[in-house]
Amino acid sequence: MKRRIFLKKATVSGLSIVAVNSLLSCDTSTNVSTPIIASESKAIKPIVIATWRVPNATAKAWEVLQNNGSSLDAVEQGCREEEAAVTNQSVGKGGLPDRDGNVTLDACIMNKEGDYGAVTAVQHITHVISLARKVMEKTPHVILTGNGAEKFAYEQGFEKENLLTKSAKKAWEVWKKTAQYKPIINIENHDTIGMLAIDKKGDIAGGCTTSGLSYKMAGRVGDSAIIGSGLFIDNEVGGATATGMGEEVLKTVGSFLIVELMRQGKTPQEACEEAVQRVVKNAGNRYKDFQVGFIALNKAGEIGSYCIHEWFNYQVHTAKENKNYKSDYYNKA
Ligand code: SD4
Repeated sequence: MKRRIFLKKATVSGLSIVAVNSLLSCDTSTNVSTPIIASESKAIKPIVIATWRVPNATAKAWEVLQNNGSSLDAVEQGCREEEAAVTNQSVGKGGLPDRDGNVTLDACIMNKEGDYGAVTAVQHITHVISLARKVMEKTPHVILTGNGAEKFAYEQGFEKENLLTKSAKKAWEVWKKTAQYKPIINIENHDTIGMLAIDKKGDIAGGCTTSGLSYKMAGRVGDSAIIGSGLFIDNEVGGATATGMGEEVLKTVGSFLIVELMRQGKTPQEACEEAVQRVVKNAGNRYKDFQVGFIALNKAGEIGSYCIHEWFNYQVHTAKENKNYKSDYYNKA
């Protein structure tokens, strides 16, 4: 996968991370976002969409849907693909660590019934999306965190793994030389995968999995595992998922907002735009310093995407294509 590099500056619990918006490398082969419009009578299904350039993940999810699998199985399998890819430094094994050198993962999943399961701050399990599903299906709870989540994982037969790869460790060691105890120039790769799918029956599910912001404070949890922020599904309406600066998505409960706007009649595109505008309004001038991107899907298979700064992109798999689109964005000044 091509890497997108963001220089970041933002404030996290009194510590600064700088984000000078954009973007040292960009992929010019992407097509500018053209939302798919499905007529009421001819819904696009099945369909899979996901944040960033993740053709392998959408292909895996598509395979499940083609075999009459559920959207829930599809998003789980699709997300697992990225979790296993050590070249993706923001998801699963190979993710960049926190400032203490520990890789900690957050993930959540939602099904068509509106059930939700999540895990946060998990250190030794690659497939946290599957662990989140186990939380949803096998426990009376919705979120398990840290050691408790891992204890449950081992009971469920998950393997204990070291998620810190040599290259992630090396990147952390380089970062440590300049970034400790002062405003942090953080080189951030935004590749969290948020995935939404509609299966052949027309049911919607979603998943989101990440190692979070690299070099975050130990114990920091972002938006990706939090219902309504990193992900929200309502099978009567649609779904939405987020990537970027989790603190800002959390403050606006962005994915829930998008689904509610779609419920009120907005298209996925309009809803994503309004959610980004809400994030921007909430942040005031700080919006220049961070990226947030959303994708959304409604019951008819219409999709939308919007972000603050240029170069967020997303992957769409339909019967016609498995293609990456460049998202439209707010900061055109
Ligand atoms: C977080 N939203 O933990 C995630 C980060 C992200 O690509 O999207 N990275 O805040």
